Amino acid sequence: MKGPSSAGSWPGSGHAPGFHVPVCLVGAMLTGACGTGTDGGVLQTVLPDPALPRISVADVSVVEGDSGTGLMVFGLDLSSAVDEPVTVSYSTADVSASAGADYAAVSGIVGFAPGETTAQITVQVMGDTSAENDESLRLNLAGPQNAVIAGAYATGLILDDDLPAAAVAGFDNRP
Ligand SMILES: [Ca+2]
Ligand SMILES: [Ca+2]
Repeated sequence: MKGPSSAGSWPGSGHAPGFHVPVCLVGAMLTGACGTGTDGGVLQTVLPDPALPRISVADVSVVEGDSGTGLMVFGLDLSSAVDEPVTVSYSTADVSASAGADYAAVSGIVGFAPGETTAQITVQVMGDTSAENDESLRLNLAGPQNAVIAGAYATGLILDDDLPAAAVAGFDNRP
């Protein structure tokens, strides 16, 4: 069976069986619109509303410190202010940092008050004097209300500030 080279070139009347649905999917993804017909109507309902504001969160880095806890503050931005309250769920996840040892895990729901376009999520970072690599965690976003998520996560980097013992010894032994 010879396949059509485009949606409009199928020689018969109407669409080839099984052909118009993929075209509709691709078209919907690229343009936000979909062809007429039952399939198109169903597919359109799962697309994000382009009128909704977008939530974005930026990567952040903090110096670890040697004792107590420091604060890693993630800044969230809403692309435009809206009249409805906007909320989004968040949770931290280990990458190379370990919850409980390097930072305190957090999860919950953060809100933008009507008219506001910024919000913050704070993670406590635990200081130590161990020489180690920089370590990172993720802040994941999910389940937005009255908005869509522009980026599903941000990376938080904990910058180690402890000299390895070998480096100190090496310094002393230099000619
Ligand atoms: Ca330290
Ligand atoms: Ca350290």
